[in-house]
Amino acid sequence: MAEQAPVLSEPLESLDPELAGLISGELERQRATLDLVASESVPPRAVLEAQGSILTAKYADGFPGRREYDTCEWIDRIESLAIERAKALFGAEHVNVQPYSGSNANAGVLHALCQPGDTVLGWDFTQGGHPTQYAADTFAGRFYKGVSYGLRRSDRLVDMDQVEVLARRHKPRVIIAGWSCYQRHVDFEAFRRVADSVGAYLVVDMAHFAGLVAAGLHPSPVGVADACTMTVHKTLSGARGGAILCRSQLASAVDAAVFPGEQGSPLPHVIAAQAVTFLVAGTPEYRERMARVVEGARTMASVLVDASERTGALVVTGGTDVHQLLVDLAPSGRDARSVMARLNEVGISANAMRIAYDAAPDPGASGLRFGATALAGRGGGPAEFQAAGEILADALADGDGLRTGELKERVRALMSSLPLFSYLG
Ligand code: DSN
Repeated sequence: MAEQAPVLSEPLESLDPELAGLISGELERQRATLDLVASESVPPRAVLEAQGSILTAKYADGFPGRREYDTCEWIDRIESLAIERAKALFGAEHVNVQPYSGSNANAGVLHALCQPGDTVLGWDFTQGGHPTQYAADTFAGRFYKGVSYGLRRSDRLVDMDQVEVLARRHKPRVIIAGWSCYQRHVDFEAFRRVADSVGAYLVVDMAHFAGLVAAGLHPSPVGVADACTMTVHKTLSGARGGAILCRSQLASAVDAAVFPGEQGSPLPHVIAAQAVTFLVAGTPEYRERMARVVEGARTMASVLVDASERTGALVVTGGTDVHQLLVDLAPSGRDARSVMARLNEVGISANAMRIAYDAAPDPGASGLRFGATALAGRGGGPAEFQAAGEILADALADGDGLRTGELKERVRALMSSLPLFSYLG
C-alpha cells in the first residue's frame, strides 16, 4: 500500500507559506479596517469551520433523498437540516439552499418562472437594484426581455406609479422587488397588488436585508412574494452562498432550475455553513446584534446629516431604516472614487455606488454607500457607531488630507478596541 503523500496532511502554513502569508495579510487588513462595506459582515467561527470542512470532498448531485450518488446519507441530513432551519427562520414553505450566490439564486428563480423571451420587470441597477434582475449584460437581459423601474426624482423613493405603468405596458411574467442599495422599507404588498393586476409572479431579491427580516427588524416579503432570493453572507452574516425561498407549488420548478438548470453539483460545505448560519440567526444574540446594526446605521446617518454642510455629502432620503446609508457627494464637487481612496488611506472601507439622477458623467461618480453590519459584528454599539460616524464625517470633510495622520490614529484606536477573529491568534 502506498503511503499517503505528506502533502495531503500538511498544514497550509508549511505547505504553501506564500498563500498563508497572503491570507494573514488580509486578516490583518480586516482587523485594522473600519469596514463600512454594506455587503460585508463577520461570519461566526462555526461557519468558517463548516465551510472549510471535509464536506468539500463530497459530490451530491440532486437533492436530499434523490441523488445521483448513493453515499449521501450524511449530506442529505446536512442539507435537510439547512432547509428546515431556513424554513422555520423565515416561515417559508420551500427552501433551496444550493445557489452558489445571490446572482445564481436570481438566475434559478427566473429560469423556473420564465421562458426565454418573457419580460422581467426589475429594479434599475443604477438606482439601487441588482443587474441580475433584468440588465442587458447579465443572463437576465440576454435570455429575457428586461425592463426596469426606479426611484422618484423628488424623494428618491421607489416609484410605485412607474412600477404600475410599466407593468401594464409590458405585461411582465415576473416583477422583481428588492435592492442592493436602498435605505427605506419597501411596500411588498403594493408590489403584490401590481403583480396580481397583470398576472405576474412577484419575486423579492432580499440579498441585503435577509438578516434584518430574520431578526424581525424589517417587514418580511416571505408569503407576500411567490419567491424570495437571498445571500447568506450579507446581513445574515454567515456562509458565502445563496438561497431561494418559495411557495410549495413552485418547489419542483425552482429545484430543477437551480440543479441541473443553472448550476452543477451543490457545495455541501457551503450548505453545512448555511445550516449553522440559520441556527445562529434564530438566537437572541443575533437579534440583539442586528438591532445594533440598524441603530448603528441610523447613528452614522444622523452624524452625517448634521455634518453635511462641512462635508458637502447629502444623506439620501435623510437617513435610513436598514443596515446601510447612501451619501450623494454631488454638492461637494468631489467624485466618489477619489473620496473612497481617501477613506481607504485612513483605514475606512466603503464602496462607490451609482446614484439615482447623478448628473456626473461617470456613472456612479457621486454615491458612497456605508453599512453597519461588520462593525456591529465586531461588537460595535452606540458609542462605537457615534465614533465611526464622527471619523467618517471628519474624513469626508478633510478634502485636502491635512488630517490624515489624526484620522488614521482614530480608526486604529477604534478598531483595536474591537478585536476581530481573536481566536485565530
Ligand atoms: N456586490 C454586492 C453589493 O455590494 O451589494 C451585490 O452583489
